[in-house]
Amino acid sequence: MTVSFVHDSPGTDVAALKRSIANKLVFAIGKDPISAQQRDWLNATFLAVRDRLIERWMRTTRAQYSQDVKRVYYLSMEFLIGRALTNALLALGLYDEVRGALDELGMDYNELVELEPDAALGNGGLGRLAACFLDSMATLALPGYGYGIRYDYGMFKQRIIDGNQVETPDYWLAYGYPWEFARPEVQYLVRFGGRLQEENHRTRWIETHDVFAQAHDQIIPGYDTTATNTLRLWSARASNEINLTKFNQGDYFAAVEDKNLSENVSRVLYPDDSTYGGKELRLRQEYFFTSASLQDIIRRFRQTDDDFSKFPDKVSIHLNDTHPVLAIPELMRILVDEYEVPWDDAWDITQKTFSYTNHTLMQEALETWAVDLVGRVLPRHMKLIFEINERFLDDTRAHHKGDTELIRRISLIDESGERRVRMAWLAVVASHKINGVSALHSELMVQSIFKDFAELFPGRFNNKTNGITPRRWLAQANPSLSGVIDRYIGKTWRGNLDELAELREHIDFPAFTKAIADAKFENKRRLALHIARKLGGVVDPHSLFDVQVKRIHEYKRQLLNVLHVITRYNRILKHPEKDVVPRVVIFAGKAASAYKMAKTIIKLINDVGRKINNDPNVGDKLKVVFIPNYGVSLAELIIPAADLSEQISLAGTEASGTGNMKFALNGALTIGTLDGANVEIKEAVGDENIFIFGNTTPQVEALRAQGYNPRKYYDEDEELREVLNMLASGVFSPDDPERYRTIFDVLVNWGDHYQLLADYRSYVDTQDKVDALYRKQDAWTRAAAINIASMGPFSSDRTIREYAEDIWNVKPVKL
Ligand code: B1H
Repeated sequence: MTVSFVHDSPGTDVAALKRSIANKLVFAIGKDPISAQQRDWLNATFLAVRDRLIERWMRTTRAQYSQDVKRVYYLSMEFLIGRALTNALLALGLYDEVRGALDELGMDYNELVELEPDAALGNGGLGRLAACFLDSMATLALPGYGYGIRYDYGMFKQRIIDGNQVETPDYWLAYGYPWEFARPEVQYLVRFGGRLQEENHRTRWIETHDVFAQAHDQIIPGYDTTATNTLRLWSARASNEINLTKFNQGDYFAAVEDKNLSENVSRVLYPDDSTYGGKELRLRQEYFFTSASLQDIIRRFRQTDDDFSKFPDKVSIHLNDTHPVLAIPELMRILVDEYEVPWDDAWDITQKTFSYTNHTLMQEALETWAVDLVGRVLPRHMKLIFEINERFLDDTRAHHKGDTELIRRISLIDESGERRVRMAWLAVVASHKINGVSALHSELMVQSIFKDFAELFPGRFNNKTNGITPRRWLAQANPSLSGVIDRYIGKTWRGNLDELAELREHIDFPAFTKAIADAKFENKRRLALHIARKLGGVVDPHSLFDVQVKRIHEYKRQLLNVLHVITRYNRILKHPEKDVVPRVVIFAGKAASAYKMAKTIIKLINDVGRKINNDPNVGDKLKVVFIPNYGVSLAELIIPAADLSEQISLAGTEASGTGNMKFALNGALTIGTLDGANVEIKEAVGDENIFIFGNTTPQVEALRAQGYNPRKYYDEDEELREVLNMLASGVFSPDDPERYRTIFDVLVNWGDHYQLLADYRSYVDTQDKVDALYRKQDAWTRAAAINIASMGPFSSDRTIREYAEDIWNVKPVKL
């Protein structure tokens, strides 16, 4: 039965928007304009804008159904979305109109947007990649769904007190989040614990402790298209509101406490980036959202099909790292236990459905779960994993008779100590496609961690170099530069970033390069103002802005940057007469709360900053700034203001990096190692327009193989020795001279895994080349312009097109 009804299609001119916003304020928020706060106006604006997306959203969903398209489901523990309002307005083409409407209502748009909380449901690159991918899938009209967890608390907020990182909770939902739709009617039971019961060849999983997963939907607008997708996030709801037995025994508190415990599963994001914690609650989170997502996917499939052999023609499930890998045994469980699909058919369906992205080769980041723990929390899944393993190993043995070493290495169960499940192995065995995230990383991946598997399944491995969305990272973050680009090549680069190459024609025209330089200066002023307001420090926007913003991690080598800063400081003190290029060295980034060394590095940056910034012999020649609470919104402010982008990880350790792409797109020059996507950026911009230094991956490996000996560099390089001695003797920590003794020991005496001293000389000399080019402002700006013009390939639209064609086999929906 179809019911026909009419609804009001909301208007899109200033008058209509103004009226809508006012109506929302009064009727949805319930506030009298007389007493409404800015936040009320912001929420009213949100609701008015959301209204303008809903018809498109419904049309897109209907088109997907009527065209019976294949859908792709992107499963990720993290979606680092950031703010939604400006993004939505640019997508809708209503930016000026809404600004105008708010203006007429006496509200300042710039002030309002600052009140929107970042949806910070992710740590760093991996989570932000997922967000860029959502943007690109919608923009390309691909039927793509995101599935994840609606954490009550996102990435912690970082404050710097006395130079130390202090974490505070990020309760981002405090004022409501009008961008989402709660779907209390969409909920699935997710089971934990219990035991197994065998019953005429069927396994029953009984006596479980259950929790409901409730859906919350966010609209993901495509840019310049009516295509609009969905991000569905799961929130935990207790299965029995309160424990009635305890309640009846009169223990009201215990009764409610149970409810709180089971709802803990979606409480908080684990703040570990590129490291693995192994906490039981994390395992529960992983199963919680994959189970709910799979139930939802299967329900949607069964609306149109009942033959599971067609499942892989309709459904592609992508695993963003190993965090959602439990989706594999979960699909097997549903097919085998609930629908009685024979094992071999179920396995065939599973393999054709799943694909997996690896994001790191670092040993400490690879997930393994103790067999005991998995067996206790998910007994049925543990049994299924054993069976998958047995069949896989039997198969392999048949072709590699007698190679017990191979079997030991590829087993899904690591038996070397306490038995553990190797999640990455499970992902590889169960997926038809496995990709790395840059050319170098994908190459190293099949030579190192997945070597055996690459020989067993050569066709499965491939590369998909990461990308970033030009909508947020250029159009939204950098209106001044976007305006310049628009004047020269028009506006369509937002949907087709390759068009930036047309800028090359203008590179020899001074009017063009001057406009680029002016835009940069404006952004530097904007950042300098933020620094003055928030930190009280004065920085001169005529200085070179040298920026390293990213998670604090030893492999990213913020310490190497600090060694250079101290080197500069010493040179300034020794040669006060010398004319130097003034620099502001800017750091930002969070340290995982349990990562001691990373926290010490933050303290060191702040200590070094305090000493240098207060030294009258230095003045404006050098400033060091640590900007607290790095996140998506701060990145939008900082990156457009950078002259120099620090991408200095040890070669072979940064899988891709995506900050590197954001900086180059915003006209910063890169100083970097041949690591991750830096390699491809260098190829795109040309050797003359990037500063490459340091050992290559083979050189790093050779040094390690021969036994890395940092003492040698300390003994032979006087400038370096002086810097290290200053750290060790407490020059930057007079209140606690021993504070940086460990750093000295790690770098000099304990065989530093990240080989900082080996790259020091080359880094410092390359920084001199940076200064030399910066003195020639025209040459510098020209190189910056070439960087901008070369960034077409780093659009996440390109990345997503490749995933859609090579891995997912999904096509755009016709609208
Ligand atoms: C990346 C992670 C990561 N790689 C474990 N691995 C996590 C691992 O919560 N955890 O347990 C969270 C995150 N993140 C990053 O992915 C890489 O380091 C970057 O080089 C890469 O650009 C990014 C996106 O591919």
